[in-house]
Amino acid sequence: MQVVFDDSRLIPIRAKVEAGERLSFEDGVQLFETSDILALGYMANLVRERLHGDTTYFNVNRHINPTDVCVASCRLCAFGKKARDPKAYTMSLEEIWHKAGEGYSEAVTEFHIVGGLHPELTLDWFCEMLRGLKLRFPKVHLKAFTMVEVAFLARRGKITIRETLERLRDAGMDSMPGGGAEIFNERVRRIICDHKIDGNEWLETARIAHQLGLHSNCTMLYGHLENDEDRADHLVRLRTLQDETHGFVTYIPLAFHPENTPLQHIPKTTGFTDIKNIAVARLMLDNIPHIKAYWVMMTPRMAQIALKFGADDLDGTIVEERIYHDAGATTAQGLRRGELLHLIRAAGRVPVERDTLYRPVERTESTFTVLV
Ligand code: V47
Repeated sequence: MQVVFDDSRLIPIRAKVEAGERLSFEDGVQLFETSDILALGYMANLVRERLHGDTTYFNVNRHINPTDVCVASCRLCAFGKKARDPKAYTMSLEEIWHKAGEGYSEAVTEFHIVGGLHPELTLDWFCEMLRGLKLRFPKVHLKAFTMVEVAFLARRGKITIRETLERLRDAGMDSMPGGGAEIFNERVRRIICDHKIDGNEWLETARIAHQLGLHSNCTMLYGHLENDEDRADHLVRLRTLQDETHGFVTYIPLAFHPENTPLQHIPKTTGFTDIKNIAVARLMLDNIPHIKAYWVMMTPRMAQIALKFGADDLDGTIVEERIYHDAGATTAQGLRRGELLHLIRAAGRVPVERDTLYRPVERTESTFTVLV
């Protein structure tokens, strides 16, 4: 294909991409540095279509955030609150089970469950929550708890991470979302989230989860204090773990939303940065099957454009979202299944409803079947 690259420094990288060779850390830095967005798009789309053709995934899911009470005070976050804050909330188990059923009319296939690091909720309480959800919604996949929440529950319960994961898995946790990875570079991590586990602990928790047969997603938070080297390093570290475990299913780049955080002086990310993070991820993460353009975070319009820049997934219907909306997101709380189909088709792609592990889903109005 005849594509003229404005940035001639990308020509050797193009040769590697066309030959299907792995890109280096230095290549990653160069890709983040360039503003030749069309060159990035050409290369990322080549890889995306090699892997998935026109297929574009979405799911019918519901987010549940049992509590926003959090002992950490991460500067990146507008969601977590102290227990004494009058605006803080913690749902009872009955409320969680009830909330899960709201919006069930579209027959969700996944509950995405994450929350703050609550000082009093125990591992037993969370296991009961999972068991209660499984009892009421046996067909729904429970994608629950970030590596950060698992490490916190382990430390509080004075048990190992392995045992914590085993108990959550045995109570019904089917897989894990990708949050909490933020940025692995320790200097930046200490500034934006010094109360969280460090990058090595995040990776080690993911390693153990994958060893136990649990799949997970992975993320990177960009658009705060990190530089291009930090971003490339983060992706290489995820790729290295994936070579070992093959447990990551999807990578989701997450744009920092500064509103209502102590870092609100930082400008919001731009369209170029958001698209670049999708494209560079597709090029660097050659062993992670899927790249998600999370529409809540990018807006549906930008997420749709991202489908030509390396992304093959838009995430889901969500129904109710708190983490990004507390930090100033102006997108809708949820999208209907039909709206996701429209976005994908209007981008010239072929929509496929998936379950959490990317198996196609066939549905009637009120129920669904996972096709294996
Ligand atoms: O871990 C918190 C990030 C994550 C802010 O696995 C913020 O399918 C931007 O991980 N600005 C939670 N980001 C969201 C997440 C996620 C979302 C969608 C799908 C999946 C998946 C995972 O949100 C947190 C943190 O990295 N975050 N505050 C903020 N102010």
